[in-house]
Formats: sequence, C-alpha cells, structure tokens
Amino acid sequence: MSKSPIRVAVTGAAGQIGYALLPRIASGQMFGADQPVILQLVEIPVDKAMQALEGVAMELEDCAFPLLQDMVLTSDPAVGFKDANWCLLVGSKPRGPGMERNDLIKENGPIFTGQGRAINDHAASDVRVAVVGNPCNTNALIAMHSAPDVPRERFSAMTRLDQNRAQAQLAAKAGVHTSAVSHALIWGNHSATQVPDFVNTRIDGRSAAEVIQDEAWLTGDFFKTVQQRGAAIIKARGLSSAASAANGLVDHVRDLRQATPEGEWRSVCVRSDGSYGVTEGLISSFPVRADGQGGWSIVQGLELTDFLQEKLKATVAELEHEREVVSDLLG
Ligand code: NAX
Repeated sequence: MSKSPIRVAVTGAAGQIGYALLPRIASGQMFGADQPVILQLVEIPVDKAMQALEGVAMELEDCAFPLLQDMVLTSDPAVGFKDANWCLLVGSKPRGPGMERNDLIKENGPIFTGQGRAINDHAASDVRVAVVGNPCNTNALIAMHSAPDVPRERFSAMTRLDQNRAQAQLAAKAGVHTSAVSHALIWGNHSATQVPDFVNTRIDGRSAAEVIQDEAWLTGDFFKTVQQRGAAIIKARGLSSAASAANGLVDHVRDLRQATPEGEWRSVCVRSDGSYGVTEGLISSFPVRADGQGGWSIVQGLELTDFLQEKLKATVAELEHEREVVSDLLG
C-alpha cells in the first residue's frame, strides 16, 4: 500500500533556491522514493512573485513527477503552512545596496515572527521547521520564539552547505575524493564567523589536521575559503549559491529524518543546551546525531584546539549580538 502524502511548505518558492529545490523534493530525493508529497508554495503578495510562482508550478506539472500529489500556491502563510509536516523557510529579503548586516536582521526578523505564528497555529502537530533564509540562525530563533506550542527541538537552521564546502576543500587539499573525508563539521553561526573544524573532521579515518600537516593553510586559506565561499560564488556567478544551497537543504532534512550512521555526525544549527560553552538558547551549529525517530542529540566530548575555541567564542558572540538586535521580537 502506498504511503499517505506529507505536506511540505516552502517559502520563497519562486526564488533561486526554490527553483533548484522543488524538483528535488518532488522527485523523492528529500523524503524518499516511496513518499508522496504535497507542495505548499508560499511567496509574497506581489504580482511579479506570484506570477513567477505559477511558472515554477507549471514546470513542476510538466515533470509529471509520480510522487507529486498536489500543489498549493499562496501568499498567505496561514494557507501555506496549513497541516504542513515540514516547513522549509527559504524566503527572505536580500541585502540591499549599502545595507548593514544589522539592517538585514531587522528587516527580515518580522517575516519570521509572522511565519512562526502561522506555523504555531496552522501546521501539523508533528511539524518540523528548517530555516535557510538569512540570517538563518537568528531567523530560526525568532520563528521558534513565535511558535510557543511547537517543541523547540523541531526548529533548525542550515549549515549543511558549509559542511559540504569544508569537506570538498579538505578533500582537494589532501588530494583525495570527497568520500574519503568524513565527520566534516561546522560550529556556530552560518555567517563569515562560522567555524569549520579541521581537527575532528577525518580524512581516511585520521584527523584532517594530522593528514594535511599545514597549520597555516588550515587556519588561514581553508577557514577563509569556507567562510567566504558564498561571496566567491556571487562574484563568479553574479548570483548567490542556489543549486548547492538546495542540495544542502536536501541533505539537512535527510540528516534529521534518518538515523545518523554509528559514530558519525552532521552539522545542524539547533537550540543550544549550553554544550561546548555555546550560550544556552541560541541557535548554533553543532555536531548532531539523529535517532531516525525525529529525535536528535548534540554529540558530546569533542576536543577543540585553542584556535578553534577562540573562533567558537567569536561566532557565539556574533549570535548573541544578533539576538540582542532582535530582542523585541523574541517575546
Ligand atoms: P531569491 O531572492 O532568489 O529568492 C527569495 C524569494 O523569497 C523571492 O522569490 C521572494 O519573493 C521570497 N520571499 C521574500 N520574503 C518572503 C516572505 N515573507 N514569504 C515568502 N516568500 C518570501 O533568494 P535565494 O537565492 O533563493 O535565497 C534565499 C535565502 O537563502 C536568502 O536569504 C539567502 O541569503 C539564503 N541562503 C542561505 C544559505 C544557507 O546556507 N543557510 C546559503 C544560500 C543562500 O544564500
């Protein structure tokens, strides 16, 4: 007997990431090849955006995906999140010319209070929320605070793209295939202060730091390349990462749904319980293991070098600052 469909809400569905993401969800890559889906596509109430969304929906129709059971197109979050099992919050305003990061945080914050409330009031009782729209950690924090009836562990933000970037950079430096790099790990904020961990990441089972033996590169170019990769892609492509971001989100959702293989972890931004000195309550990237039943836990006991600890403190300070900037939205 075929499974009953799950409802997947995607905001910013007519945007770049949406365009790369939706066919992957509808073809079964996110939820499995036997899992039918209903896509609930949310955009802003602006003709141009809704018209673009209709075009995206036409293309999805034209793929005749066997798993795609229905689509809902809306600019009303109450409709978009109705009975949703997963809410993928991709949409947000881009940074405009001359805009500071604080302005961006303030501009986007209210979107996530509204969406958090709508999720609280309309989504399915088992709803899970993954935030991609930047600043994704703080937006996830706002959405979480705006949805008091939804258990806090259901909220996450994405650093899986950063993890994949770190994995690829380490593989290239070591001259091995990416599959030889395991346990890649990002700590902290999805921003230029994020901390790609080269000590606990392994290459052919050994610490990447031991295999690469080039501290200057690890603490210099490697760090900078992973932290600045988004900007490098904008420079090269004239547009921000979309295919790789959509791929990161497919990985992120699978990471949380499927049991993590024994001894491994994945980078996920979740609510801190104070582990590793990260201020409790912030949404920060950690090594996370999922139990395959919807639960997850932060892997304990990893050793961080002084360098990594110092970087972790800096990224946590940034998260605290962002929380301060939006404190009026946290209720
Ligand atoms: P686009 O500007 O192409 O698309 C964003 C879409 O969101 C637009 O269609 C817009 O109309 C819609 N939107 C804006 N406000 C909305 C609202 N309140 N409700 C519903 N839809 C809304 O951006 P895109 O390249 O798709 O990127 C989307 C977001 O992902 C941006 O915030 C971007 O910064 C962020 N990213 C996050 C990454 C991560 O790793 N966490 C990496 C990639 C990406 O930069």
